[in-house]
Amino acid sequence: MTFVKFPDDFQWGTATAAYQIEGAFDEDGRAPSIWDTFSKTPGKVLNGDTGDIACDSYHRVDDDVRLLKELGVKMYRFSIAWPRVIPQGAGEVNPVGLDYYEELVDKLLANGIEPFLTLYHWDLPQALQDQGGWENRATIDAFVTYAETVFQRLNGKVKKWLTLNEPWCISILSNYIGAHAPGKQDLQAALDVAHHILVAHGKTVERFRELGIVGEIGYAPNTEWNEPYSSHPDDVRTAALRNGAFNEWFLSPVLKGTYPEHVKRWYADKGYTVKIQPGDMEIISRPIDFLGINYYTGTLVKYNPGAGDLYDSLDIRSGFEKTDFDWNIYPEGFYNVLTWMTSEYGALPIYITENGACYEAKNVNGEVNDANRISFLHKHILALHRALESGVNLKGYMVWSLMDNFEWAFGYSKPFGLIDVNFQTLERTPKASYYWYNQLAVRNGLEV
Ligand code: IFM
Repeated sequence: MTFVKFPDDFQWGTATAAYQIEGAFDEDGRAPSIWDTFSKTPGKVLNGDTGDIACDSYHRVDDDVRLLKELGVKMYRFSIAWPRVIPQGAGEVNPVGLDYYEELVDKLLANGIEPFLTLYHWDLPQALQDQGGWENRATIDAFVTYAETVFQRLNGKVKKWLTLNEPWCISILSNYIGAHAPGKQDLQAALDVAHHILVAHGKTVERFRELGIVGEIGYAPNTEWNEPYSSHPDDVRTAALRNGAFNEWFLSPVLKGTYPEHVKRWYADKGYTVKIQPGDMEIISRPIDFLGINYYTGTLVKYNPGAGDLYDSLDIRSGFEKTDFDWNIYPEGFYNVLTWMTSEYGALPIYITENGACYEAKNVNGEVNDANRISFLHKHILALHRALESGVNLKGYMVWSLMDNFEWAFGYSKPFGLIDVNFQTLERTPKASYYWYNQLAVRNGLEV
């Protein structure tokens, strides 16, 4: 057996998001977000589940911080619910909402855990959606004001900031595919949203610098790896298009100040445009300090002459093993994404802000044996180590997720946690993967 060791300053952590864990949907001044509306719309979320109670972390912060401490991690990524802080999206600030997050941050710091804060993990205040949401450019300024409010309150305590989580999901999945809130099915709307959230990101980075906030700021795009099925030029071009639309569309504007031409052309041929206003690309590409990368899966892509559409008609073939979410297990894709990003954009520091797997495992008298999750994490962490050795500037890794939670359109049916949550009693039970990850974090490496 060989021990694969990570650099001494490498950090291990876990991640969650507000709507997925907090509950307390109508307490202490919180107003509805688009996810409250969406989850309460019949047919949108499996079994009619909502985040009303979720893991009840709002009331169980002490338990959750203790579990983090015992896990031995040094970072915890969480998100702020905008509708707790500025319930109507713009205008009056709710200090009680801010108190909640400041207390969480204080508790993390007291336990030696670095807070890694995401400003936007999808819970747009419904009041803003009523005025057009992210399709309306006015939401950009509302976001910057919200971000500034959070910066001012937590400056000096939080040192790692993320503007957006998964811009592909905020735009395409939510406004074109329609599977997430607000559930639109309009590709032009999705491209407008994609552009506006990137401008909001850039303006927030700019504001962060102007205010002299202590610490570092980045964002967290989701990535996937599409490998051509064969070396046939059609397969190569199709895989490149899919990588372009999924990865480059959300990376190149920020890191190069341009949208990828081949994808832009593909959209333009279909009649879709990016509505760029003067100065937008300069704002979007304000330098960031680090990249947060989320990676789960990838696939082999085969050109399908009959396919009319980039997102749902490509002939995607694989023989991959799958998680219980039906996602391909593709650790090599993780390595490929990371090394590709480094060669394409340079060696910016990278934190893996999400990686993990959905597996169901029964709680049998307080024991949850999720050996398949351990195997998934093991393979991906080895791929990560190889990426480090290949020169990728990796600084840390966060498992999605600390605990089972509200998995968006799939409600409570898709557990990703290191900790099992009984959604009737809200009792938490660490799984086998929790103890495995504890050993990894403590020893800063793993055996192969
Ligand atoms: O649960 C989500 C998370 O909110 C964003 N990234 C992917 C996870 C698993 O689907």
